[in-house]
Amino acid sequence: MFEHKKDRIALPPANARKTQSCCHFCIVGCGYHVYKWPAGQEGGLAPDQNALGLDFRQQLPPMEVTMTQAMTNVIQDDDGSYQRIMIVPDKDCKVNSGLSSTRGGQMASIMYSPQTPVGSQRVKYPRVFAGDEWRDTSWDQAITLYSHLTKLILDDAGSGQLMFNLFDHGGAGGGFENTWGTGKLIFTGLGSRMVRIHNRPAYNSECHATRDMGIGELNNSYEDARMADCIFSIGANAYETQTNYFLNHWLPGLQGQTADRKREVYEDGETIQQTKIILVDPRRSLTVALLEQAIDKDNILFLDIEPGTDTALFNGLLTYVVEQGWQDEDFINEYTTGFEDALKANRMSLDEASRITGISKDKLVQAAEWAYKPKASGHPPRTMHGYEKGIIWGNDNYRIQSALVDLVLATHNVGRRGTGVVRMGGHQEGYCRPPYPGGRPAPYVDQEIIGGNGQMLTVWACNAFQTTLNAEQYRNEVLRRSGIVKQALRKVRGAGPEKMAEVIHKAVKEDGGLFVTVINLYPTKFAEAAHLILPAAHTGEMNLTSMNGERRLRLSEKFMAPPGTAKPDCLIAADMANALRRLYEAEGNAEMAKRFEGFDWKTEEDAYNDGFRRAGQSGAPDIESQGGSTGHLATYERLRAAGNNGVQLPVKEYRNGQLIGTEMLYTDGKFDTDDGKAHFQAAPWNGMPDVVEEQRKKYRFWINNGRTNQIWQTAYHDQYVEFRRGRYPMAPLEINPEDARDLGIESGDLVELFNDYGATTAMAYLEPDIKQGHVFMEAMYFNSVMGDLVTPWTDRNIIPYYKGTWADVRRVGRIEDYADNVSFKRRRYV
Ligand SMILES: Nc1nc2c(c(=O)[nH]1)N[C@H]1C(S)=C(S)[C@@H](COP(=O)(O)OP(=O)(O)OC[C@H]3O[C@@H](n4cnc5c(=O)[nH]c(N)nc54)[C@H](O)[C@@H]3O)O[C@H]1N2
Ligand SMILES: Nc1nc2c(c(=O)[nH]1)N[C@H]1C(S)=C(S)[C@@H](COP(=O)(O)OP(=O)(O)OC[C@H]3O[C@@H](n4cnc5c(=O)[nH]c(N)nc54)[C@H](O)[C@@H]3O)O[C@H]1N2
Ligand code: SF4
Ligand SMILES: [Mo]
Repeated sequence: MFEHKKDRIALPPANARKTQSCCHFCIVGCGYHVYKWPAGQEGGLAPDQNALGLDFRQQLPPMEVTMTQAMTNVIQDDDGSYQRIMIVPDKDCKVNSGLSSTRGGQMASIMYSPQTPVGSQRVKYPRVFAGDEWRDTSWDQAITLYSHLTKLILDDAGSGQLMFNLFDHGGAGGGFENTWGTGKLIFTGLGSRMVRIHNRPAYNSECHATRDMGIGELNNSYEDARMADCIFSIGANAYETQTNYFLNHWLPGLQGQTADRKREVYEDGETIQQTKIILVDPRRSLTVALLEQAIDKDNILFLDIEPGTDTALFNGLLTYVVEQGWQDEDFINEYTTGFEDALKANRMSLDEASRITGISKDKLVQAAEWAYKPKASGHPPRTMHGYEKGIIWGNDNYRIQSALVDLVLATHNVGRRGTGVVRMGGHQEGYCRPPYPGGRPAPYVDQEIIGGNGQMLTVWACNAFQTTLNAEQYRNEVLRRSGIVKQALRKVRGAGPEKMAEVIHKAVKEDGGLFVTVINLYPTKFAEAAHLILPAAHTGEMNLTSMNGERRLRLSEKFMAPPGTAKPDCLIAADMANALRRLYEAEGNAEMAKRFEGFDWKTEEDAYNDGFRRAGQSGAPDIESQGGSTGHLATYERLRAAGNNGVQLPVKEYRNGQLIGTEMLYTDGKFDTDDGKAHFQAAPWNGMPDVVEEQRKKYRFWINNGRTNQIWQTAYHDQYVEFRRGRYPMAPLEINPEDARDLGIESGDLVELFNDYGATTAMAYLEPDIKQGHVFMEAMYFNSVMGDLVTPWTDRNIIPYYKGTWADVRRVGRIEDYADNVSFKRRRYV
């Protein structure tokens, strides 16, 4: 209809509608502005003729604005009219200061448009599997089927048969509205504890250890990286995965541009020095490679650790620091418990730490001096510790984090500006749910399903077929069991949803079947197992609140209609709850009906007010929320006024028309424990888990895996975007050239990876920075699932070791069309 302009970018006219949004991809939550106007119009070049207020008649200064084709699109509104949208980064947002990334910069392109390839893939109406084909259906029919079957199972077998794969985050496929809506349905209403989180096979925390020790994992501000003497980055590849946090807040200090700010914050007489950085990663990541170009070589220390040995590193450092007397005795005595015991348990000489981690003793000493040796002025250095999936999905999550936080506590690197021990983060956060009805450890839900347990599985805004551990076995079992229901459905004709529910109930109860519902934007790989698909709306198609890695709460405003009859997840949950309430009311079961009360929401704002604002207050201690006791102050209206800078949680007060937030936690020395003190925890080095060790002994390559700048997660949008899929037709696998030569592998070859748990394929990229015996594979890709190789081993809290498995690699062959059309230029600076 309206051509997307290819030769130039259509400017928003001066009267274009302007709203705020934060990027819904990663934790950083960069601020963007959305412009929207009728597709037939175009703004002019003069500053008063376009909504950006810029003078395009002459060359703009460098970096004045970032604007690309990918930041624009033509969409169709509910009334059928065509509208242009432009989504550009916000210069006044403190998070990104006008920077975009290759992911956030394409937001406009992935919004629903009937005329783009990605748009045409969206699920527009509920779909029900009729035995041999998918049929679009009404919400009424779909929810009737879902609620009838749920009730049959709940009444007959109990909530333990209702399984869920459930997001727990902010951003798209999340948000305070949606975590609340789903949590209220599943925990309060259904009372199920058989829930796994989107990225792990049980209902648990990525940070049990640090929380047990009294320290929440997002305890500083992005600005603290600018004020640090030293940044200690552990198992995180910030340039590719938290891009604008890295570019906008790490680089300035590392390049010596933040002395003024340090002077404001530091104590009188305290030495001001350029920020240094220590990076711990078995692989020379792109972050390391970039930093070696961008900053003074004397300020970067790269510790290329043996995989899975981080606990030994922290214990070696702790022991050495105390030998040198660099610990903060006053802080330890007044604000912590358990120091002596932990020190004894964790004790490890630098020689031994060096032997285990493969890092030379010189480098260990250097790291200790940078991070913990008192400065010339006698003040302890301010060291910020940022960690992410290299240790969260590492060799014993609980043990590694305990060892890290012990080191941090001993040196008082929390609660002071310029310090912190923080997750770098994945998605934005947006957690607000009634308490989980199960204990700890929570059930290992994947194994329950593999073992034949569970009659119904609802997969909400996630896709474990591509992202779980032991994925091949999991997929096979889910597909097999869902096939039993499909067989039964083939025999049903002329039946309404009530009758269908009865047939399904028999198949799941008596024949070992599993009924699968997928709630998503797209028909994902998991939908191959589904019987019901419910179409969701995402950021931009609904109002959504979430907070970023420095607890900055923002409202992303709705600016367009979702496709077809798609709905916000919280309202889908409400539909389910209301249907169940009516069913119980109809049979006079007031007690059960009551459990599904309180879902009379018309909009997502109602869900937000019911959850984050009302239930999140301290008056309701049974609620887990990041809102705290003052969450009610943060109304949609006030958040709209707060713009892309929002407010950092917890909110302190609302004063003079502004929400006042909190920049740093624990500045008062009070920690989140019963006695208010931070608790050291014993964390002796414990070697490799046996299950993993077995694969290591049998197979040649360590299959390191993780993320790549251009690809977001399972590539749920990216697989339909030519620019992305064209670049990576299959998951890239970096392999050392010597190893490749030995196996007859060249760049562009397809290779098979296999071990005792499964097999998958990838495309080889020869890369000298990958050590021999290691490879690095894009995890979670849509056509090559690394998780097939991951062992089912977990730590005591059911946290996986995704980063730790071994496999063999074999050349399969070559698809010339793939190989000819992609670039094999090295991605690292040399
Ligand atoms: N081997 C290995 N495995 C890993 C990891 C690893 O490092 N290595 N990392 C783990 C980590 S950290 C993560 S986060 C997981 C990711 O695992 P998943 O959460 O399973 O993957 P995503 O692609 O983020 O899934 C999001 C899904 O939600 C859909 N979606 C998007 N927006 C919405 C919405 O608003 N509503 C609804 N209903 N659906 C929506 C998308 O289409 C997509 O299918 O993978 C984990 N698995
Ligand atoms: N471009 C992009 N950005 C993203 C995402 C995305 O899909 N694409 N996803 C988002 C999400 S949900 C998440 S959770 C984050 C993840 O963000 P990160 O954790 O930064 O990303 P990963 O690539 O999973 O892993 C980081 C590093 O861990 C290293 N590593 C592996 N084993 C070990 C080990 O034993 N010890 C140490 N110290 N390091 C090890 C790997 O070499 C890798 O460089 O990224 C977020 N940002
Ligand atoms: S850094 Fe993260 S939040 Fe910012 S634009 Fe990129 S993907 Fe979006
Ligand atoms: Mo994640």
